[in-house]
Amino acid sequence: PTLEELKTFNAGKDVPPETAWIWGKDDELGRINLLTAEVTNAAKDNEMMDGQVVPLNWSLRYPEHPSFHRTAFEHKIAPHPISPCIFDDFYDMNTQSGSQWDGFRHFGHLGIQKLYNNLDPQEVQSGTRCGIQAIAQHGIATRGVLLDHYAWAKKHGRPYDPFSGYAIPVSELEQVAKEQGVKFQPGDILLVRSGYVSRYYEMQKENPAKLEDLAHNPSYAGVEQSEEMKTFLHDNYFAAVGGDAPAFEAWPRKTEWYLHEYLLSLWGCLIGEMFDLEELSKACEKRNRWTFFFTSAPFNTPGGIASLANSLAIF
Ligand code: UVW
Repeated sequence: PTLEELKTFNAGKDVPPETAWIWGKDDELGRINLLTAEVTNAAKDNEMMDGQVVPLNWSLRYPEHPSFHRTAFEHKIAPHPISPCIFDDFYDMNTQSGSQWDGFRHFGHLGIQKLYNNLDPQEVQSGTRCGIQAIAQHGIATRGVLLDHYAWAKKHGRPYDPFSGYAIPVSELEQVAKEQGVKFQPGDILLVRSGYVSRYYEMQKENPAKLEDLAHNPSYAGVEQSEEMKTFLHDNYFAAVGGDAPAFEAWPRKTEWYLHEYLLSLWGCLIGEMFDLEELSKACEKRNRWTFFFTSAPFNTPGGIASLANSLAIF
């Protein structure tokens, strides 16, 4: 159903009108259900061209100062008990602090106080329903689409600061898609490059203190919170959406609601954050082609909230 049709579908039910819990009451995959063997096979046939692999995981050292008061990644190395020439290592990390998927146990609808598919917040602390393990056990392999909004804005003499909170409207995403020659298909992974990672590197040189300040006062470009954006993100039936920015949606938000509420809890659509899209941007530009085969193998953590995406783009 479209977002508009959901309003009729949900009439009289005790859920917001745009709720899309349409895959059955036991469903834990949401839009990942779109990724059938046929969809994966078609993506392989149509997108794999020359074999270049572009990994999309950003260094786990970044961001050095995570937003929203999250603790930074820590990496310890210890010698193995058998010999000082054998090593183990340990991570201490918030799964929100890298190139990651927000899973369905991350963010609920704040009005009805439910997460995806009617999951109670209390259940998040106990069971495993709708945990990231469900996505891990399915896997993600489909067509990816990059909308290189940051490059497009520069090219058209309209550069913006990715740390400015610039809200990217649907009209601009559609112009980027048109100029790149992209037509969306159900089951695509949508990636929007808003320039965060590129600006992060510049800021490391220009003014590193600003990066620490931003972690306390987050401000990032991202997709706009608007009715048009909801329709665009919903009705294109992307299997998941993501980008290089820390929240995918523009921050600070300018609406009462978050897109997180719609994407994760009402529609079952994973959100990818802080993907490193820098090499991908170059690889797409070089080929004049902004679609590719996309894979992701999240952690198989029972009840997990989020996961490193471990994504690859393959041309
Ligand atoms: C928000 O808090 C909106 O973003 P994140 O996914 O980083 O929690």
